[in-house]
Amino acid sequence: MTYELYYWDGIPGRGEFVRLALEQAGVDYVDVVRGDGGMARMMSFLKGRTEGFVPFAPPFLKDGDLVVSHVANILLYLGTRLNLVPKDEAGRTEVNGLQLTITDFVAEIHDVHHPIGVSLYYEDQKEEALRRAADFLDERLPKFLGYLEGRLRKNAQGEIHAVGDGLTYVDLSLFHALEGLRYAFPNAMTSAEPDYPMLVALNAQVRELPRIKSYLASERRLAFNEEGIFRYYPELDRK
Ligand SMILES: N[C@@H](CCC(=O)N[C@@H](CS)C(=O)NCC(=O)O)C(=O)O
Repeated sequence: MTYELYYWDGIPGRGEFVRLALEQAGVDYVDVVRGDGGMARMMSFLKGRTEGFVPFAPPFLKDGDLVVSHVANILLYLGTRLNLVPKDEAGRTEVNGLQLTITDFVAEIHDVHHPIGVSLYYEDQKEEALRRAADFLDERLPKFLGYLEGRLRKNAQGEIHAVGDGLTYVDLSLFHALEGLRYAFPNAMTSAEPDYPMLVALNAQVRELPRIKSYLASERRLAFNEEGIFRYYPELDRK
């Protein structure tokens, strides 16, 4: 069965967390919105014109008749099917917990450029974004990265993994989060990265996975830009 991924075209965004898991597993999937008529199909789900569950927002995954929404929930669903979770329940629960922390982190990264309203343009909230960016870079970025680095350090047993001794989807998500942060805050990340050697090493390790490496070189991989979650506005970065 071919998985169907529904997500906005043109940005890696939250869809990328799911895409990386599907790519690493080497399973058949289609990025529906990037194909002919795909946007209309996605909208028919979001507008409730289809049978079954109606998702609030993309990304969502369709597996046969089942529609699964929210990144962390999609990955929880795919984890055992794609062999990207530990065998034990405690390990799977830990992976889900870390993924939900990444969900929170991603929401805060997004809110740096949209601190007042999701429906407003960045240009309408630039002053507040400057204040938010200062707090994010001073307080929240080190708090999230420090926590995640600590988890990797605690689990160090040869290869670097967030949970257990094998690759899980949370490792792939940590790769994407770091890539996005490097794009959005290049100056801040250049000075911060020496404090997070395990996250940096995991990122390099994931980049070299043969399937991820060939995905990153393919046209399926979309570039970061100023439409997505991870946006580069120089004024929000460290000087
Ligand atoms: N908690 C959801 C967030 C989904 C979400 O915010 N999706 C964005 C795109 S990245 C969207 O299209 N939101 C539409 C809206 O909030 O109205 C997840 O992790 O998947």
